[in-house]
Amino acid sequence: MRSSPGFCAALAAYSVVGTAVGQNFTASVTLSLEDYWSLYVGPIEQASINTTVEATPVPTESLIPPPGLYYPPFPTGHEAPLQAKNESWAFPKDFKFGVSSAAYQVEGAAKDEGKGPSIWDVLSHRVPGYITTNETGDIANNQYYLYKQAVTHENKTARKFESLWASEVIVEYRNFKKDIARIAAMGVKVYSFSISWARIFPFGSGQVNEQGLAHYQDVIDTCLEYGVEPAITLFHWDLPLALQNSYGGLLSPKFIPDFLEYARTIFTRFGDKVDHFITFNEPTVVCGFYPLPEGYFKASNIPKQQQPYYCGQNLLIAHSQAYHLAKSLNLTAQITLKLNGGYKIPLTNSTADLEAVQRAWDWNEGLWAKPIFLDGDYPTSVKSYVSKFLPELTAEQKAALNGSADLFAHDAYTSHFYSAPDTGTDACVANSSHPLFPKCVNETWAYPAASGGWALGPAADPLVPWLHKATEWVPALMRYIQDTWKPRGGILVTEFGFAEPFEAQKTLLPDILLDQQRSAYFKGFMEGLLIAIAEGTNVVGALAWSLIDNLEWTSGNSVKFGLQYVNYTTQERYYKASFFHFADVFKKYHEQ
Ligand code: GBH
Repeated sequence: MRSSPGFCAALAAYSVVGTAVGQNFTASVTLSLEDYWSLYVGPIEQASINTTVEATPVPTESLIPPPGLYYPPFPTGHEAPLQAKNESWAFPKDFKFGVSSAAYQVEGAAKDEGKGPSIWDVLSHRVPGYITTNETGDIANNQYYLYKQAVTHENKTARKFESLWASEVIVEYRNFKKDIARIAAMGVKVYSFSISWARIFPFGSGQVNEQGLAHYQDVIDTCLEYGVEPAITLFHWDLPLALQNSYGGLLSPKFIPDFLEYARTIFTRFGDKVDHFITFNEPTVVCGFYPLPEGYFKASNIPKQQQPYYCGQNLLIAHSQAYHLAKSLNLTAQITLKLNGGYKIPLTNSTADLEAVQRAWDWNEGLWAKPIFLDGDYPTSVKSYVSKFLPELTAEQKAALNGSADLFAHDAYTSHFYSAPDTGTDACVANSSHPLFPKCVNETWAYPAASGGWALGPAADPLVPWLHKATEWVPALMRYIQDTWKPRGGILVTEFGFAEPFEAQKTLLPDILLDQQRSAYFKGFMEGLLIAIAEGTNVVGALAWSLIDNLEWTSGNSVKFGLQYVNYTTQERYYKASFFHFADVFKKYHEQ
């Protein structure tokens, strides 16, 4: 196979094992990065823009707020909310008001500047139907090239837009791309994004790709130029393919040193400029990807049902070691991981359903939060299952886990009802072929028939069946987290957001932009946080998902979570009404 000269230092060893007539053979070949891409992924599309785009300013007309949604007839102007301000509500001065995204969902440039393939390049290119729309992240929002706006119209501009509803008009502004400039222009203080590990280490470990580091260096610097604080996630699901193929990715403890080396590289390069590092996005989801589809990755002999828990233990250990590594490097940044889940409401007040609620907490948040925030070990109900096959955490591992997060980062989209399996919990726990095993709880978003069978809130897009607006439960969720896991740095809501029903089917721009349900969601959620804070819960920030419409994993672009619409033909961005509602609640209640 060919080896391109630029990559002679970055080579993957690849073994072929087979059977010839009557005898076994093993052969090894050495692959260049280029060959590795073509063998496992195939051709990658190129965006028409593939160098970093320089400045044009945010157009003034795109900063005009929407008309109010609930006004009596004949409103006299833009957005003058009717209800008086609740004087006992406030977001503290240093509240982290932000928006979020993730590398594979927004960056594009999937094969550019030395990036290696991740498992998502394979899932999107090679596994039929894995992404229901057959889309890929090859181009996505092309944020890899469109993140920046050079500071020519500069600070003056940013300052102008500090007053959101400013009437100053700078006419030459065009509705352009420039993601970070558009964040700053809305008065947003934090941008939470993830780094693509395969840009830094194309094969997951070994040779560092300096181009990838230089890219993120500039993203961080651009954020800081605009007065936007970068919050960085190290792992948002796009595992370097080589790590999956060589040892099964997170299923193997070999993952731990590779993650640490990656973390060390990022901490060392960027530690002085970043205040928040998140090691893993949503471990329950990361580990729920296992078992991966068969035939595309190295096979594992770990039983399928157990794979999420092997993954979980390696992830926990990798997280705790990365935490201590950051401390040993004297980073001042706060280090944590992002969990996810809503408030858990018992479907009825039967003892069995109350027990189901406890199991739901244990199996969704508890298996991460209890070791990290309380005592280094799994909740009892989880432990009694995983101890059947996982090695027991050593005293040293438990000690390293205990206290290994500076604050509680939580993706808190919605809430659900929980009930015991019809067979009863014990029968399920004792039967590994029970469909609900090993968690053994039922989950729903509808009240029981006896209570009318209503949904607990308005539904999001039908392609996102897990998501309803349930913002009334936000204060209870915040309080539960604080009371149960007592995070010393408080709670940072790292994702919340809403898929406007049928938005992907809309074709007229003004109809797309006036996203009433998402607006109501953000308003309700922010009010929930204000109530939580007023009740004494230490909520330190709120990062909305998402900055922009983006590739929604297995749903592709068929559902939209953006606070901004993206025209994928031109890559233009447009603020949706919800962005103004979200920003308006913050502006109104932020302590000056
Ligand atoms: C976030 O996870 C992700 O971090 C982000 O990348 C993504 O774009 C965003 O959500 C919007 O989806 O089908 O009933 O089994 C959200 C948490 C956890 C929600 C797993 C979906 C599956 C529910 N996700 N959950 S179900």
